[in-house]
Amino acid sequence: MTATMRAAATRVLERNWRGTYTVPAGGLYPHQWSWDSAFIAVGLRHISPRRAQIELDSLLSAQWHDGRLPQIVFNRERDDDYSPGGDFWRSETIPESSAVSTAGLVQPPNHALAVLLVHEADPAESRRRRFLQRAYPRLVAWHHYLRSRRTGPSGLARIVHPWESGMDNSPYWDAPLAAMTETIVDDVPRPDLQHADASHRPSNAEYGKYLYLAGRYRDHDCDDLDALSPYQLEDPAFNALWARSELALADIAAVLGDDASAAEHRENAEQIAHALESLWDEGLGCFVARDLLSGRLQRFRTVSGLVPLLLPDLAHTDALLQTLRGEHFALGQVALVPSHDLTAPTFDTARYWRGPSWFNTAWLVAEALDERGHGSEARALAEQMSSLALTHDFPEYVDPHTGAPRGTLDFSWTAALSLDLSIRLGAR
Ligand code: 2M8
Repeated sequence: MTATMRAAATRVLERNWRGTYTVPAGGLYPHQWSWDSAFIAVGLRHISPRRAQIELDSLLSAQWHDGRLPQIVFNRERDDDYSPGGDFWRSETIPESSAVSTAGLVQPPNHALAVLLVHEADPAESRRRRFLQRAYPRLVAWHHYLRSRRTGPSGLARIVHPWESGMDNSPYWDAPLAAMTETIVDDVPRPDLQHADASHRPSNAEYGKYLYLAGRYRDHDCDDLDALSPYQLEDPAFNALWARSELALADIAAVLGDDASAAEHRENAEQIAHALESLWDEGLGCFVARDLLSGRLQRFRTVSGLVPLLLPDLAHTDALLQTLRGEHFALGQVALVPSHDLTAPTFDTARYWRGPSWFNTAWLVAEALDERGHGSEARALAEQMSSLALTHDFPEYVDPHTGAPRGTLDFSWTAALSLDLSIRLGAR
């Protein structure tokens, strides 16, 4: 049934294509998102390697002078349809920003991994268009930004807003947000609620804090020097993707004939992987987030804490696999991989990153399982992704117990990543 998947996924990706990039979903998310673009390119490479390159080129060309890749690149014609938009960020007034209108925050660094996969889809076309020559220095600058501006003594990069994790209302952020006295109560626009059920989205209370934090960061010119910022955390998936992307950079440097840089990237990956050890929670059998202000680990099992499985030579592989297969995430017995522990009182079947299963994290876990020699479990996940995506019109996320669609439909990374696995792992 790969042909059916190819046709249906192509239809979604055509509909959401805007000439040089793909929106995550036409209504709810009308701009270009950073980690979405990388995931989307991984699927686009099977439809058109050239278009996948253009997708990544367009994101990389929005890079700031300090090296950051912005969370969102705005289409200013859609300013009224998403909050906070280009008017809110006014990035053109921030000295370090790029020429185009963007948000000042970042998202998880999955880009080098995507660039490598896109290159591998058609190395000849990539060479002809000098894709790696263009992308590599920008990716190096991006990782340098993380190391020089975001990394503290622990050796891990910190996030300064829940949106930077990509898993915006994960229970990890509950205590840090609750400890904040600052918020915005008036004028919290929610255009998102025109496209998704309120019970599937973050609450107004969360949005008040999100906007306060984003506004405060903007008012400091996004300079990362605001030592008093009330939200500073280390997230396992963000850092695991950073390490994994360093490994991808090593492969890219090797393709470009720069063996010395390749060795440096491998060393960087090892250092980040080693630093991740400080987020390991033996009792939970999972990695967790750390609040840098209170110094406390946020002791929840979430899918973010499983993403380090993507790193080779990980010390806790067996324990993590046990957590994935046991009652907390119930691999193979529920739809995909729930975003939060099925047995936790904070688990919610519908609300955004507090329980529902997402296709991007299923792809990451399937990738890790396959690489670790658990091919049949990886293929079963790929099968589930295809069947849920095709049955429910490519939902943003699904209820882990019933597979029912949640959030918005015709979601780009759902299409891209289901297509990728269905081709590579031979699912339907
Ligand atoms: C969601 O996040 C945005 C803010 O970035 C939002 O809720 O408005 C998250 O699922 C995030 O991971 C994703 O990149 C974004 C666009 O799909 O939507």
